[in-house]
Amino acid sequence: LPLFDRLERRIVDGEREGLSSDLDAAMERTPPLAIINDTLLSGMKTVGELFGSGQMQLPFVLQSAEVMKVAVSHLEPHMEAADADGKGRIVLATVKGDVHDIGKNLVDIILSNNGYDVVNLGIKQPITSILDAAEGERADVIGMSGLLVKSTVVMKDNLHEITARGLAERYPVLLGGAALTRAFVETDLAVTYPGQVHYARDAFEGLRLMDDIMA
Ligand code: B1M
Repeated sequence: LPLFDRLERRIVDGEREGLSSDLDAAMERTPPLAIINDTLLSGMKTVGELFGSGQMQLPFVLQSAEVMKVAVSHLEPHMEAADADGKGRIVLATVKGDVHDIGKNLVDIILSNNGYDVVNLGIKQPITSILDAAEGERADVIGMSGLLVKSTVVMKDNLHEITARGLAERYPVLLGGAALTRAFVETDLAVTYPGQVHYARDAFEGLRLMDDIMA
């Protein structure tokens, strides 16, 4: 297979051998972010489709996810970091009950590389921990990620909790993850939240929204 097809295949097959040298070769031709966006994410998309249609079992999905993570950490040191630090601080977490973190960690990388301080709390984070961190770290924004359909309900509850604590005007909220839709966030969630709530389709929209919020 040609190099980029092979890389995509490695994600789908969960094949780690030869990954680093293929990534190094790819970086001679394309910037690391483009490799993630155009090749690796396309592999993860296929994994999602195969899993969703019952053609791939969970342990293999896990292997693909691991190879994706290894690939992203191999590429990360080669990404260009912005010089302007201190543009703002976001507390970022995958919500309670949800373990999916590849997308959230990409958001972390993109924001960190563009001058934002990111406090990445990890997965399965209850709203109490998210708010404790936001208060303790004096965050400007709260970011929540979730991929399960039930995470959309958790996010709704979390917004209620932020509101109940009188913190909605204090914290603009950025939401993302495959289970959400723009319509759900901008209508269902936004109407009951007194503060700002934004939907990011991908990490780059997340960056653009952070720039808007912090402007
Ligand atoms: Co799971 N899983 N999974 N899984 N998994 C999904 C989400 C699913 C859609 C697959 C399917 O059925 N087709 C399905 C959910 C269905 C539903 O809820 N209706 C599903 C399921 C069912 C499950 C389990 C329940 C399976 C089981 O145990 N029977 C289980 C859940 C456990 C739990 O959470 N409690 C489970 C477990 C796993 C693995 C552990 C094996 C693994 C995760 C490994 C990891 O993350 N460390 C995994 C994976 C890999 C997937 C799929 C295949 C791929 C997800 C992914 O990494 N995509 C996924 C299928 C899919 O999404 N279509 C699936 C790549 C990633 C870069 O995309 O995270 O969407 P994404 O992030 C994007 C944007 O959404 C956005 O930016 C990113 C890139 O630009 N974004 C943000 C994300 N967060 C953001 C936050 C922001 C801004 C933008 O601001 C704060």
